[in-house]
Amino acid sequence: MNGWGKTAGAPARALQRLPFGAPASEVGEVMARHGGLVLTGVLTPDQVHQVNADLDPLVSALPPGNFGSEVSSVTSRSEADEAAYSGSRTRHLQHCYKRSRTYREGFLGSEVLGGYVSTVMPGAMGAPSLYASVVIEIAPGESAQGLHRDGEAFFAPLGLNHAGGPCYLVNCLLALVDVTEEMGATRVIPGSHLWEDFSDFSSQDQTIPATLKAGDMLFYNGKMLHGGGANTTRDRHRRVLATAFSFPFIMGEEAWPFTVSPEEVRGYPRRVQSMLGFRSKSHHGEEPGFFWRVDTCPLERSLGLD
Ligand SMILES: O=C(O)CCC(=O)C(=O)O
Ligand SMILES: [Fe+2]
Repeated sequence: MNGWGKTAGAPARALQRLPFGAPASEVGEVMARHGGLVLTGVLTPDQVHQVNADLDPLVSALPPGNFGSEVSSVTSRSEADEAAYSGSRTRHLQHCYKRSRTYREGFLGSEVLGGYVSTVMPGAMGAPSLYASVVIEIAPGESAQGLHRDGEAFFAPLGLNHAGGPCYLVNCLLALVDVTEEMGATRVIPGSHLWEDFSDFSSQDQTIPATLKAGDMLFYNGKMLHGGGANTTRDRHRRVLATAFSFPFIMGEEAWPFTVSPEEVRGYPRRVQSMLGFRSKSHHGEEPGFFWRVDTCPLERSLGLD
């Protein structure tokens, strides 16, 4: 039986679209119902152009697949899983928060985005952490990624391998080119964040493509089933910039504090300093917080960031 047989009604056959800037309550309602939506016009064409200009040389210098390492060098089960998950013709450029000032200030630092994230992840100790900031560029000939739920490694130990409990991870797939189905638009199953049984990974024929214009983003709850699509074009690369946020107690995919110095971080927006782990946190969101201190001194003060 397909997953949606376990929920009330069939899933939506198209993703809902709202303009970036729509009230957070409206975005939150759509997210609660469908698990994801498209926000249009998140970046202007000029901003998209600038972010691409910042990233182009870095992305084109990368080898495809498995974060740059050869599948033959895989040494552990987890690396083997990762190789399958990452694809053989997909380039990943991590740590994008520091690669592009336009992305950092215009996107990560955006109050509107921050409002959406805290609406769908209420109580994330006031300020969610950055979990991933990575370009995912799918080259022609890549096959579809397996359907999965982001952060599923954390479900079982936290007792969250089901629809109940909080949304602890959200993802924003920001299109840096127009993304069509043929280029590998992300495949999604709206409503699957509400299924009772998360061991059900359904099948590709139950998915719909999240097509995007450059500057739009797919915003989704990590519990919604999804996966990168196959790129069946001959020559068009599908580039999105994935930005995921999580509860701070979840270990992110990228080791932020070791990829940037406090000196560099000093010039970043406070919101970005916080999501990278350079500021103390409290469960209410105000600073200084009780958590993330050095000899009882809030981290930001001990680093001289204020
Ligand atoms: O590339 C995509 O469209 C989705 C990628 C994804 O879901 C992931 O890497 O977790
Ligand atoms: Fe994913």
